[in-house]
This record gives sequence, structure tokens and C-alpha cells, in this order.
Amino acid sequence: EYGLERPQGYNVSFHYNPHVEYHHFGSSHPMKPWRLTLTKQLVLSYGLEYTMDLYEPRPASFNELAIFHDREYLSYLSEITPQNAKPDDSQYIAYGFGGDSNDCPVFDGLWNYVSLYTGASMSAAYNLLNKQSDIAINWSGGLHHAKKNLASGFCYVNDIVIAIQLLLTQHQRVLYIDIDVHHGDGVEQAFESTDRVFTLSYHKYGIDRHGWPFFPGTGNIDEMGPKDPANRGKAHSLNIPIDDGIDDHQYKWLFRTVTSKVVEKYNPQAIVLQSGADSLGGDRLGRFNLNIKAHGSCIETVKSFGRPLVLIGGGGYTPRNVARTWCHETAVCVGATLHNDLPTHIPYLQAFQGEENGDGILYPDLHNTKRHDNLNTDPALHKLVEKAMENLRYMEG
Ligand code: VJV
Ligand code: CA
Ligand code: ZN
Repeated sequence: EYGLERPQGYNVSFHYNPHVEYHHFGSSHPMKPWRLTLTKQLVLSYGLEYTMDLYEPRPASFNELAIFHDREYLSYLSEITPQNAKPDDSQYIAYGFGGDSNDCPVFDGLWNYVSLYTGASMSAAYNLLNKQSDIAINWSGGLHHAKKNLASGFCYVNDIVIAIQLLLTQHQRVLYIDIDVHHGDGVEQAFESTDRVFTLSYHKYGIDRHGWPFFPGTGNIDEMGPKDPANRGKAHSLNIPIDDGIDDHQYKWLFRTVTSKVVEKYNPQAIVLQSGADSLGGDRLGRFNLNIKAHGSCIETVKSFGRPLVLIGGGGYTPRNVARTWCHETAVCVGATLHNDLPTHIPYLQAFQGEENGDGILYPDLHNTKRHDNLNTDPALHKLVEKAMENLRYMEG
């Protein structure tokens, strides 16, 4: 009835605790957990819940978060509230809550929020370990900037690092891929001293006309992990710095060329893919010009490698397009094709109505929002790929 066809027999699971939706970073903060409400409504309205196993995971415990994070940091995080926070306190500043940007505000239910999204990533990882799923999805996770004792860039707990740690109990080599428009610095740093995790991030990199680096300011092509040959993590990171305005054709080619080579060389036993939707055209914080299907083609490419896959969310600051993208990518996982006309019985339909290019449809032309000129030339991208291939030669086979 909704154009659902499933030619490929992949077992897909969807890990989601709806309580995560009710948390607010603050009224004008770009990170809006209710984008997950929209995502879930779209997924349900296309009937995709009948094509997957649905899980409502319990929140992660303190001890589970301590798989990666320092206990002192977690104690502070579990106790802080908007009422008892002291912005001049040395711990408040040291743990990343200070600063004038207010990237990581202290809000009501913060501890519950981090436990919920991390519980869902853990649940997804366990499903791969139990062989219950070939692909396990958690759109509420993907908070890739959090460090073991530091909140950074809207991220307080690094659910990705914890999920990878679980996968490492059974898998010798895990590949982490990150298509969020920001550099996946927290995951890269967490595994910089091991050869059992390879991290690959595609992101905007550069300095704007006011002299500010694009957040977090790391991830140039020559940052490939420790260069010391004694370090087991030598050359086990690959960063692909991209300039403003990259288009569908360029990004698809870049992603497929580089990622295939990494998979061929590293031969991972499991893959974790962070699918941040802030790399879409028209994103409030992003700089790229991608359409939903180009973003989704990265998921198709990764799926085609046929390895156990954890697929997680991340950034994404234009909520209706985040929901469209993650609904499309859920369909890609189960092998379904979706109608462009949105089902008319969805709650929140008005969120997808009245747009110039996207009125009532799943696949608006986001490239047409033309907010960023394309500064990426084809020759520059070819040079970038050449350098990436050179970097890969430093990795011991
Ligand atoms: O760029 C920054 C840090 C500063 C911002 C500028 N001030 C003046 C200095 C500090 C350097 N932070 C970024 C963080 C982006 C995090 C992305 C997270 C993810 O997608 O990778 C994964 C989930 C940044 N960009 C934009 C903002 N912060 C921003 C933060 C706000 C805001 C508007 C923009 C916080 C609160 C409010 N508005 C109300
Ligand atoms: Ca990235
Ligand atoms: Zn991001």
C-alpha cells in the first residue's frame, strides 16, 4: 500500500526510547530532541515498523557509562541541575559546561537524556553481538564530540565509543565512519592508541571570513593518528576535510572511493556509521549542499559491504529534513522504496507543509536552497583522494 518492497533479506532492528524526545537544551538551542518525534512519526506513517524489530531500550547505568567516562565526571553530570549549577565553579568550567557559546547547557533531565540515548546505542550493539540483527539503528545517538571527562559540542556522553567498546568484546577490527558535517573528534581520540578501531570522518574543515575555524577545528587530511611506529594506533584514522557547498555528485564519488578502499584494506568485522544529517543542504549549522538521496547513498554503500552494521544519528538542525533523511535511510536499510508524497494521515503533517520546495513531499530539492557556493573543485577533490590513499599506505596491513 505504501510501496513497501523488500527484495533483500536483511534483519533490521530499531532501538528507540521515546522518553528521549521530551528533553530540551533551551528554547533557541539548535539541538532539538523533538526532531526524533518527527522521525518516528514519518517512519511509522510509511509502515516501516512492520519491516523491522522494534526495541524500547532501558537507560544505560552509571557503571555502563563508566566503560568510557571518568567516574568523577559522571558523578558531576548525574548531580548537576539548572538549580544547583554554579557557573563560576572550577569543575563546571573544566568539564565543558562554561564558555560563552552555551554549546553544552545544563538542562532538566540531562542525566536521563544521556542515559537514554546511550542505552539505545548499547542495545543496538548487543543486537549485532547476539546476531539478532544485521543492521541495528539508533537515531537518538551519535554524540561524537564527548570526551572521557569533557562535554563538548552538544555532546555529554559518547554513546558511540561505548557501543564500539561492546563490539570489541567479539570483533577484532571495528570501522567507524562519520558523515556528520563536523569532525568526529571524540571517537577518533578515544581509539587513538589501538589498531582495533579505524576511524574515518568526512567533514567541513576551514576558517571562515571572521577567522573562526569550523567546529571543532580539527580533522585535516594530515591528522591520521599517532605517527610513532611504536603506537599500535599508527595511521588508524583518516580525515577527509571538505569545503563549503559540496554537491551530490562530488560527495557520492568521494565517499564511495575512499570508504571502499578503507574497507578493502582494513577488512573490518563490524561497522559503526554515524549519519549526522547536518551535512544536508539547508541545514541551520551545516555548509554542504547535499540532497537526501545523496546522503542516503552513503548508507547504501556501507550496507553493500555486507558487514554487521550499527547505524546511529548525530547532528541535524533543520528538524523536518532530519526526519525525512532518517526515514529514507531506515527504508534503505530494510530495502524499501518510499513514495515521494507523504502519507496524509501523519501527525505533525504541518511540519512538512508550506515549504517552497518540499510541500507535502519526502524528497525536496535541498540543493536549490543555494545557501553556500560550491568551493570544491573536481581537481582539488582528486588531489584529496590521492592524499587519502597515500595516508592509507602508512597503515600496517
Ligand atoms: O562553534 C562552536 C564553539 C564556539 C562558538 C562561537 N562562540 C562565539 C565561541 C565558541 C566555538 N560550537 C559549535 C558546536 C557544534 C556542535 C555540533 C554537534 C554535532 O552535530 O557534531 C553532533 C551532535 C556551534 N555551532 C553553532 C553553535 N555552536 C550554536 C550554539 C548555540 C546556539 C547557536 C549556535 C547554543 C545556544 C544557543 N544558540 C541559544
Ligand atoms: Ca564527520
Ligand atoms: Zn554535526
